[in-house]
Amino acid sequence: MTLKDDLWYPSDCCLIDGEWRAPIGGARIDLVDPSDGGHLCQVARGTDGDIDTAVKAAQSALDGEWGRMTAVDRGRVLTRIGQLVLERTEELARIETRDVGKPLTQARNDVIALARYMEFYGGAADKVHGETIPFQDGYTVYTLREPHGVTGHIVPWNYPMQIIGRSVGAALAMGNAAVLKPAEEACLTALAFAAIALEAGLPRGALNVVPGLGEEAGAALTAHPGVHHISFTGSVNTGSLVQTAAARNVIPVTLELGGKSPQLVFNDADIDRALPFLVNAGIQNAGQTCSASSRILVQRGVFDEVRDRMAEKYRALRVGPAMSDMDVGPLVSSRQKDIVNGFLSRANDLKIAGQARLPDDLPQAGAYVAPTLLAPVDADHALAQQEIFGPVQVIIPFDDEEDAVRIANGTEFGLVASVWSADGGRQMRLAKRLHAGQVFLNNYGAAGGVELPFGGVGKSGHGREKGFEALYGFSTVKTVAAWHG
Ligand code: TXE
Repeated sequence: MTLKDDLWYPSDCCLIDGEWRAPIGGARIDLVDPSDGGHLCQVARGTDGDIDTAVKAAQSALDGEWGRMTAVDRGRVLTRIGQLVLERTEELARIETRDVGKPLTQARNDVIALARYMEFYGGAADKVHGETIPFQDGYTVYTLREPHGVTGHIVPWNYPMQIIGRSVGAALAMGNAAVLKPAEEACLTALAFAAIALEAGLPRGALNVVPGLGEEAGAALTAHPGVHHISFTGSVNTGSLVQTAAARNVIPVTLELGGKSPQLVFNDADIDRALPFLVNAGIQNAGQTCSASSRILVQRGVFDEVRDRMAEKYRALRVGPAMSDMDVGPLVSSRQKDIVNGFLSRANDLKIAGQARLPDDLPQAGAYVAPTLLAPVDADHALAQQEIFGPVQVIIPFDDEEDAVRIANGTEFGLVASVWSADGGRQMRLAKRLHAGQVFLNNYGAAGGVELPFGGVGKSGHGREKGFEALYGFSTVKTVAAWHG
């Protein structure tokens, strides 16, 4: 089955105001299959004119049917979108697999997560309430939770469906109208999602999708004066540009900028249980995960055991084209492969503890990097400090709890951390002391939980997505004070 058989919507268009429209400038972007370097299809290269039309369509939706819809009805539409997403699980998974090189099973999990976000936010749409506030005699005071208005969503290529689910889902639940700019490498499931939303009855203009380049469509969206909130997931540098543009229009931003997330393994840890989490959190989606655990901190008493057992798992990893559904597929693009190889070229002074073998028959033009485990690595080494965004993990030894906290908190990032230890007191102490938006005790990631607030501290960003918390971020509070004597 070719990709064309799965594309039931016009994938080289923008979706604006409920209509499929060719980009105003007529330009297209060629998509490449990262598994073999072959040409996939073309998508629209939207520019500022398309963004402007999309923002105006979103505003019209707010002034029209979408803006008048009750919270219950918004919730029903979102829930219906979730059902239709699930019905198309296989098509969506195959599209994503070809587009971004994600092994099929992992792409299926992303579809299921997208459906789950729609169910969660569909159910939550009518459950975010204002308050009444006891005040001076003669007054009644209450608050209203209102949408920001038009929300801009700039989404990266690593988990397009999950990130669209958590950000667009929460924004729509609160009654905002969205303009979505997917990553240039990964537009196809964003467009598919919008097609499904229309089919489910989402009113025109409530969700608009403009594919395009970051510096063109992305920059135009962040600078547009008709946008009232921006949600961005991506690199620190681009996040900083997005926040600067938002500051010019004095609008709020939510930034999720990745990390260098540590797992802390103490001498008393249940290593049998920890082992699959230690490795999977580094190689899932070929390490291109914002919450990837790229640093494994191990207490000296179990260092050799953890290193050797992780190395054994690395040697057993199967790497192959995404459609063959191995443990690890290619990276998203040859550009990303060059970034990761650039890091590995700075690892000459480090010891490779374990490495997966790349099969001889892999397509030459595929974006493959051999999953690599480096140990021991100094906590200050560039590969222990910077986000690599590929299937590379480093193991760092530590002496005691104090040393572990110092190393864990010793980067610019703070997205996720985990603690593996049988000592309950230590678990509680470290949950407080670790700089991270999420801390996991004797697990890592809690299977992605859509209900769990997610976001970072430091250069991992600010604001929270997922869970109920996201609904507060995608809304604003109005206070009403009535004097009645
Ligand atoms: O990111 P960018 P890139 C990190 C990861 C990776 C590195 C580079 O370390 O190696 O970033 O990836 C849009 N105005 N993460 O270059 O540039 C762009 O079109 C507005 C971590 O792909 O941040 C895309 O939609 N938007 C991360 C999105 O920003 C702009 C996920 C992300 O692209 C723009 C991805 C501009 N001027 C990369 N320039 C995570 N947190 O999970 C680009 N974009």
